[in-house]
Amino acid sequence: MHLNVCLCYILQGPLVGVNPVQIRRMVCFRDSSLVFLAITLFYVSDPCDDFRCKRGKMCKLDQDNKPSCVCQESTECPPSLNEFDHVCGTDNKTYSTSCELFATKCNLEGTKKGHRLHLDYTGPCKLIPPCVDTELVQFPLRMRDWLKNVLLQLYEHDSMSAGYLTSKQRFRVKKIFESERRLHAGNHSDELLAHDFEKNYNMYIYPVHWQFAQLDQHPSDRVLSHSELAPLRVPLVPMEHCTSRFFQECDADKDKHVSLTEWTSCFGIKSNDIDVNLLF
Ligand SMILES: *[C@@H]1O[C@H](CO)[C@@H](O)[C@H](O)[C@H]1NC(C)=O
Ligand SMILES: *[C@@H]1O[C@H](CO)[C@@H](O)[C@H](O)[C@H]1NC(C)=O
Ligand SMILES: [Ca+2]
Ligand SMILES: [Ca+2]
Repeated sequence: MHLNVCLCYILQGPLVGVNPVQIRRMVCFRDSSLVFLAITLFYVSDPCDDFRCKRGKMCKLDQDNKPSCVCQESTECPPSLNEFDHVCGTDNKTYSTSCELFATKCNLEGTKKGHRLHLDYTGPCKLIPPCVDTELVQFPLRMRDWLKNVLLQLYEHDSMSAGYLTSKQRFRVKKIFESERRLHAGNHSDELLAHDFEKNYNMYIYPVHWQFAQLDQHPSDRVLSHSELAPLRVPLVPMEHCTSRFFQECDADKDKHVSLTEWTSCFGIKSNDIDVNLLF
């Protein structure tokens, strides 16, 4: 990794956050002596550089210098900087960092306990009150509003420094952004949110599709697995106690995956308005 980044620095100036695969591709467009240099450096660099391991595992070289993934020891995890690094496991135990949770899970591999252990939510474990039916109905009101506001914020950021949204996405959000009728971000009552959903229903169709596409990437198969939902669920659970129940019930046919149809219907989008083109 260091060698590749270094080389990149020489050729193109500093490139922060670019992965080695991209770097190699860029290097290949350069003049032939530099290409040669790049390839040489790539082969002498650490075989673990480009080797991906899932969370809880790390790359180690075996006797033949071949990279492989082995369980990380939780003592090797970087220490937590503050309470925001703490996570609560599905065993209702607080772990200092998510690294520690996944290392623990990996070291329990093959056991029932290890199989059941997942990251439940961010922050230390706390008492999460049960979600009652009336609250469950209110949850999508806030969630839809929030999704719309996230997109509008990305749109506003984009006008200062482009790169958050693609041009297609910008075009769709622009229509919402420029609408005079839209409800501006704020701490609105559930009544107002419900009223706005009726009045400005069309503004919510795209944000609901957009969030689905954001999550459906591992793989992009039009269904969300438990782990694809995690980036949304995990930070939300401590703030919105209906999150877990909402996503559980969203999976109407109980096949452990949330399909696009299930997802949109959970958010009150009519089946006629489901449009796979909005996912791109
Ligand atoms: C989980 O742990 C928290 C904090 O220790 C506790 O308040 C809560 O009651 C526990 N929840 C369950 C379901 O046991
Ligand atoms: C939002 O409004 C509700 C009442 O409608 C109030 O109880 C709550 O404290 C407010 N939250 C914030 C963050 O202002
Ligand atoms: Ca998927
Ligand atoms: Ca399902």
